[in-house]
Amino acid sequence: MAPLSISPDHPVVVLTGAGISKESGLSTFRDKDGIWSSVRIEDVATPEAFQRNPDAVHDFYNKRRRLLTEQHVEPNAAHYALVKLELAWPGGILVVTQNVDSLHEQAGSQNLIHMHGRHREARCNACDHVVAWKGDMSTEDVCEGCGERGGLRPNVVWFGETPMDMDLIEEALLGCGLFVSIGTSGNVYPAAGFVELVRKTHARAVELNLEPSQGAARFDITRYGPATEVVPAFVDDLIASLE
Ligand code: BV8
Repeated sequence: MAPLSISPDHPVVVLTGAGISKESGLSTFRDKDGIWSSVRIEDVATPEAFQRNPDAVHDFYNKRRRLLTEQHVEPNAAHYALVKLELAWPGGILVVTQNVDSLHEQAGSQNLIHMHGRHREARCNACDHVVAWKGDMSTEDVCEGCGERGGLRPNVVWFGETPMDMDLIEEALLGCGLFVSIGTSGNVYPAAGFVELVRKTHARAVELNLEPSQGAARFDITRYGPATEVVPAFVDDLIASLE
């Protein structure tokens, strides 16, 4: 395995996808038993789908949100390893997650961006007011900001919508010393293009995944296996390189 010659003064940016939550019991999207194997993106994860059939979209997100509560979904060793790195790395770490679950914050990650939004928040289509939302959502719900009924939607980024905090993310990618991509298939842009941005700098790029992603060839270092094994091991190697 190539030595990790990374300056501890430079920040680390970590991108995570559904694979990091798999061993906590949540489905991924594109694995054979994944979410997109039983429902079409066009029917539940675009603004047009919400316009056309809001009840079907609410049902899709209500079912996934309920899972988080009913199955007592907890962070796993990979989430906790990233918290350990955040506490140990002198240059700091930013976790950019594509996931809408709250497992990174439950594990204790502080410096975190949900680029595709959060399951447990609702946003009003009429006034953009955002509120925490734990239970089911429907077209009967009223926005506490503007009083409008029927305009509340999950505060997530659908296909065709602009991901959140892209300026912050791009700035972090261009200024980091190490980019680590964990548990993502590299299918969804702009997240799948982050490694391309990093390759324009002197930063190292590492892929930690169950299997090679679509963008595997763009990474300097790749380690494959379950996130709860490869992520803690990689974090321990990084911290050992500080000594
Ligand atoms: C946008 C919502 C414009 C919430 C999601 C080129 C450039 C720009 C855009 C596009 C482009 N080409 C196409 C587009 C449009 C589109 C897109 O990418 N389409 C794809 C299908 C081709 N992109 C968009 O519309 C985006 N918006 O582009 O706006 C723009 C562009 C730039 C700057 C400003 C504006 C919006 C995309 C967001 C869509 N919303 N989620 C929700 O319902 O959850 S995306 C959805 O996919 C989730 O967020 C998910 O996280 C994400 C990515 O999937 P992965 O996380 O990678 O999950 P997947 O199942 O695919 O892979 C899991 C991986 O884990 C696998 O590799 C597996 O091997 C691994 N794994 C499994 N088990 C384990 C494991 N690894 C480790 N351990 C394990 N145990």
